[in-house]
Amino acid sequence: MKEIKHFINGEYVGSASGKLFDNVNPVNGQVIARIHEAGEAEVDAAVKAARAALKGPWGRMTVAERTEILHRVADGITARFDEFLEAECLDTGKPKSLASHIDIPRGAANFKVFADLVKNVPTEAFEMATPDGSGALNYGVRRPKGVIGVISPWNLPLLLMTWKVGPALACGNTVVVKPSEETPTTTALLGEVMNAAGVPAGVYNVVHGFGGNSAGAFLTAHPDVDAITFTGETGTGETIMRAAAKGVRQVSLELGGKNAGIVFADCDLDKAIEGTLRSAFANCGQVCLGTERVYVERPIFDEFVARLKAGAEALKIGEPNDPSANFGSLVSHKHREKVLSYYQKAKDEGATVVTGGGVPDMPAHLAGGAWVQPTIWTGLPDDSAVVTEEIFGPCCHIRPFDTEAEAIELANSLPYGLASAIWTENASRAHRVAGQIEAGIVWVNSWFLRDLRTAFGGAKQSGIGREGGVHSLEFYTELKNICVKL
Ligand code: NAD
Ligand code: 6OD
Repeated sequence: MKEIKHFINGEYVGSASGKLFDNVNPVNGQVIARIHEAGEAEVDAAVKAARAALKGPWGRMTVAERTEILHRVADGITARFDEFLEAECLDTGKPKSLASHIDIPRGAANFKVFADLVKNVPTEAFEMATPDGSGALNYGVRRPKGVIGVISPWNLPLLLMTWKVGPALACGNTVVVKPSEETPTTTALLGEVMNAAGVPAGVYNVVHGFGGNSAGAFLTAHPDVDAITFTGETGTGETIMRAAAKGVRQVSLELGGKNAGIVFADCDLDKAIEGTLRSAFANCGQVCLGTERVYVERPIFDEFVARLKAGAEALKIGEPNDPSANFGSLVSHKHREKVLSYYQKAKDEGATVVTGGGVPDMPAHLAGGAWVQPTIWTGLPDDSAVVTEEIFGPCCHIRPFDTEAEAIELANSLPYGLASAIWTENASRAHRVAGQIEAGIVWVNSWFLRDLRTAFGGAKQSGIGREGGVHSLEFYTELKNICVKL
């Protein structure tokens, strides 16, 4: 059986404890590999390697040299596209038709875009007067923050891990990555690409394991990690923030959401239906930016519900290799239990099940998979668990509204504030409503349209800080002011 090892100081190494756990293919429940679980010793070795690498050739390279190497990393991912695709889909159960368009290309782009960005960002300079008349010149220089702990989730494993590692390395840091225990493979494979691209040993390190009382907690508690960047649940974010308080380390937290879609009667309904189908059901609903609450203006409510139902029922459920499939399995049986518990709660809370609500019939060879049906509800009260809690599954609740003010109030009614999608052809309304939505990201007549130069992050309990573009540079560098008396 294949083993997935840690990647420390440029080499794949197993755990001294000999502790391993299963890597399961969610489409059929079969064990596909055994993963080494890091103890404190492996985490410490990885952090030491990362610290040492800061003082090695990596720390002495010019930005142009680093950029060239990171372009080679991106090209290395592209050259091994099919291997990354296969590995990502085996770990997650997502269709290849999706991962080949989103996950793997973004894995490469995250290195190229941030390497180029760092090369082109100027720093500030200020001349000042001094009492003796000679004057002084202040100028800023950006230095890497040091060793960055990267903790990533399972829903877009390569995309979300490289979204942190790309800018961190572009800024000259070194990293220790702890991928999700559910989806370690592409993070492990990236070590081979790093070596082939000429990334010096110790710059990119990977430790595998779980969160609490395992690799995740050991990494966030390690005193020699300078900053932590995390994507995952809000509760885990709180735990990580507490760990980072020791030693006053900076955190960047991209957390949960319960995002609202607002569909006005003056929208282009074809576009709103197509966009909401994607935002509710893409990646089996396992996208932090996904829409689980849809508010539709009353005159078009019935038509919208009927058409979204037809769209959901037309989704083709299947395994990753099925070229016609556009809807895969959930990531794990554990997550399926959570999602199905909400499907049950919706019934208990009195929802009208418009479509779905259960488990699809699958052929015998896929019967052991973590499948659920795309699901739509109406009729739930605003304070029900299904409407207020993040499910992270392929489901949404649709509720009518009568006024713009009511829609805004409903969208803003929860403690989350990650993303929102507004559907209207009225440009004034689009700007007016977008400005009032309490979220880090608002899309108008689109969803998950990404330009990596833009700020990305959540308001309220959906996160702290912004990454993307110069905001990533803010987090991954220390800005030092040098004041020279002339
Ligand atoms: P999770 O919080 O359970 O786990 C994320 C990572 O944290 C995993 O690697 C896990 O092992 C690790 N971890 C867990 N407990 C830890 C601890 N005590 N100390 C250190 N590390 C720990 O999240 P998940 O279930 O993997 O991912 C789904 C969640 O992620 C959803 O809530 C989703 O909204 C959120 N998410 C947010 C964004 C965003 O950009 N805001 C993006 C993707 C996913
Ligand atoms: O596109 C990105 O950069 C990003 N961080 C997406 C997050 C998706 C959440 O599931």
